[in-house]
This record gives sequence, C-alpha cells and structure tokens, in this order.
Amino acid sequence: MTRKNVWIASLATPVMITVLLLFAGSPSVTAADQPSAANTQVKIDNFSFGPQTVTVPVGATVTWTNRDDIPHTVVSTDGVFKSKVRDTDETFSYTFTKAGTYPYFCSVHPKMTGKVVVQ
Ligand SMILES: [Cu+2]
Repeated sequence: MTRKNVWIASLATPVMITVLLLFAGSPSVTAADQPSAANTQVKIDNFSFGPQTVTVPVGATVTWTNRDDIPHTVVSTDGVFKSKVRDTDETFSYTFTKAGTYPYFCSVHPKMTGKVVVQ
C-alpha cells in the first residue's frame, strides 16, 4: 500500500462503520411492514377476482393480474375505470384518489365481479 492508500483506508473504515451503525440503529419499520395496502394486488384466476373485495386507503393503487389462461377485463360498474382485454399474466392498474365503493366486473364474463372499497 502506498501512503495515500493507507490514509484513504484509515478514513474509509470509520465511515463504513458509521454507515453500518446508522442502518442498524434506524427504526426497523419499513414500507413492507405497513398494514396500509398502498399497492394492492388482485389476482384473476379460475374466472374469479381474488380477493373479491379489497379495502384500500385513498391514494392506493390496485393492480389486477390475469393468472387465468383466458382473457379477462376489469371494468368499473360505474364507469370509473376500464381495462383493455388482459391476456395471461397481463396487468391493469388503477389509482383510487377518492373514497367510495367501486364495484367492477369482467366485461367478457359479466358474472365475474369484485369490489374495491376506498376509505
Ligand atoms: Cu373474464
């Protein structure tokens, strides 16, 4: 090691320790631990939405993923949102900015229904 490298190493080590301590000491509550479902997933499978009803806070984004091997849509009964036809593994997302109850269905199979409750 040159003298310069030794100096950098002697400086870098305490900095690294400080960074590690900061991480270790920071509150362990992360976004993943929050009960709020700011990003809620609904699975479309076997001709049904699951969970059929999701309750989310205002501002939450709900993402539907088609896990079925046939195409489906996600269409708000009240015309609030409307997906294109989603093939297998395709998704549709909508961000709910107002509290309320949002029933929806699949326009290809209208018996498929679900509900998003925003509060
Ligand atoms: Cu469908």
